[in-house]
Amino acid sequence: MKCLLVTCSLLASASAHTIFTQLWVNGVPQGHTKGIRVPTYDGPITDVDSNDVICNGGPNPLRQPLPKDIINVTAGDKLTAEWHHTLDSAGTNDPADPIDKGHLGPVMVYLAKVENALTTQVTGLKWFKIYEDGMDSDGEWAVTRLYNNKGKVDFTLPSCIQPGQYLLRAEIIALHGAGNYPGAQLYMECAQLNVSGGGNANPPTVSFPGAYKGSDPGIKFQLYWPKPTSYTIPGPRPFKC
Ligand SMILES: *[C@@H]1O[C@H](CO)[C@@H](O)[C@H](O)[C@H]1NC(C)=O
Ligand SMILES: *[C@@H]1O[C@H](CO)[C@@H](O)[C@H](O)[C@H]1NC(C)=O
Ligand SMILES: [Cu+2]
Repeated sequence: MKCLLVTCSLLASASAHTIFTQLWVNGVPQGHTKGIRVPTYDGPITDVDSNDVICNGGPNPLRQPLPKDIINVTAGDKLTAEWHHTLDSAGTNDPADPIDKGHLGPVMVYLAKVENALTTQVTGLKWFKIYEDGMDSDGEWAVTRLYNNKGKVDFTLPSCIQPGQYLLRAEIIALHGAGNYPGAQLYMECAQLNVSGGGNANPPTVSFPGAYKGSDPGIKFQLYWPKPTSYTIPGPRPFKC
């Protein structure tokens, strides 16, 4: 759809949300929802100060029981996060799968080291970003690339991170309603990882909530008019070894 005015965001499909439903490791799919804390509803989180921005929940209750699988990966692996409109929309003709085309915005991935990836305690974790994609100089958004790639986003697990268990937080921010705060729609799920190999890096970390503020230029953002020429992705820049 064409959007010249901010009000058109209200006409865009209001419920064409999205869920991170599968992790791929070096091109191998690990199984639908395997090792990922998926919600029972695909709605967004809009309060960046809420604990629900950590690994979802709240208005989108997590499916119970939580997954018992911990996905084995090796530092340096090529990972892929696969997103879908709902838990059941993969492979259907749903035009809003993997996400509504108008839900433009950035895609990010964070990691937090944990004692046990099955932990239900997600507050107080220390997160570092390992991937981000925003808007390129042609005005094309990460979400458009994700849509065109059938919901898949590739990224690399840094080769120098410490071995052990992690939560991997994959996130999309849809900006069609972000002109005022709250308005940006944050979509995120956490996958449970066991990392072998690696090194002894100590990346700088941020907290969730805390990493974003409602006033961040990447959270309060006018998507439509005047047409944006740049976009500042919220949070820290990705850690590089
Ligand atoms: C991960 O590797 C461990 C040790 O080899 C194995 O016991 C476990 O089943 C693997 N986990 C999965 C989800 O495949
Ligand atoms: C994590 O990986 C290590 C190394 O392969 C393995 O010994 C351990 O059993 C794994 N733990 C889990 C929970 O899969
Ligand atoms: Cu939506």
